[in-house]
Amino acid sequence: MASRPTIVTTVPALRRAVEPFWHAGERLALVPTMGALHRGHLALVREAKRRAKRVVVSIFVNPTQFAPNEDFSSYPRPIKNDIATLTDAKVDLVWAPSPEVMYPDSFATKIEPAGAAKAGLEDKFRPHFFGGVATVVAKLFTQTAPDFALFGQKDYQQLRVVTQMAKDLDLPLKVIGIPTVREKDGLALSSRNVYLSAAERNVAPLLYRVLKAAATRIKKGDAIGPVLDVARIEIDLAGFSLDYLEARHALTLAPIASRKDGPIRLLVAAKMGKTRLIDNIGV
Ligand code: PAJ
Repeated sequence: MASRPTIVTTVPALRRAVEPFWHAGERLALVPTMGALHRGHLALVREAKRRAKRVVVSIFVNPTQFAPNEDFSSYPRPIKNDIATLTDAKVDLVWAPSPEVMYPDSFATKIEPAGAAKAGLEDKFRPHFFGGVATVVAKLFTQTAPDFALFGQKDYQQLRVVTQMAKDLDLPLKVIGIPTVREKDGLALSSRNVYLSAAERNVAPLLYRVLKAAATRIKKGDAIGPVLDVARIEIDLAGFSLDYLEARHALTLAPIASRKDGPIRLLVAAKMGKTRLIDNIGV
């Protein structure tokens, strides 16, 4: 049986745990998560282990990236299962601070992302989100001082915003994006999929099927606008309430009107009942 990773819950304990890695010159990779771990998170851990001798996984359901009406209090927190999963995955360290450790009463500083990567898409529907994510991720980066930090392409805009932040702040680490892990029927794995009823779960894979079909048509030369119009109707008819379906430049996330303007990423967010799903695909 693999031995349990060291679990630390305070900043000084985290320092004591990572300092030997730094001093030994061992590469360290960080996988930030909010727990409720699934195969998507584990793909990040696997790549982290491939790149670095030491791996730290953070588990922190970050209150500042949830709006008051969102699912912060009901977000799944199966900590025992998560520790067992990370034991099997042979990670070195689990960083699991409480909200009070991360945000003591005196806490007053915030990172405010801006620019094309942050504009629109998720930011239009969750305006608090990227400020919360950037601030907590910046803290996780300085707390653990990793050589690599791994993020999923599942949250594509988050990956681009964090990459931009690391560049802008000259943070001495490499942000790496990992392809989305999916169920057999195409649904992107997400900790929030547990909210779907059986009937909703049956319909949910349509989102990725529509994305794939749209990407194929754009690749073949069809105009982006009409392709996305048809896709939006298909998503509506399936019973989703669509927040957005857009084509963006795959790296800058600037709006894009034609294939010749650069590599394209299609990004979608839609609600199925009370569950909000997001997904994306490269063209
Ligand atoms: P969480 O939703 O737990 O996701 C943690 C990481 O796992 C993110 O980088 C996310 O993109 C990645 N991930 C989730 N589902 C995936 C899938 N199906 N395939 C591949 N990767 C997947 O994203 C967050 O937490 C938070 O915003 C966080 C970055 C931890 C900051 O609080």
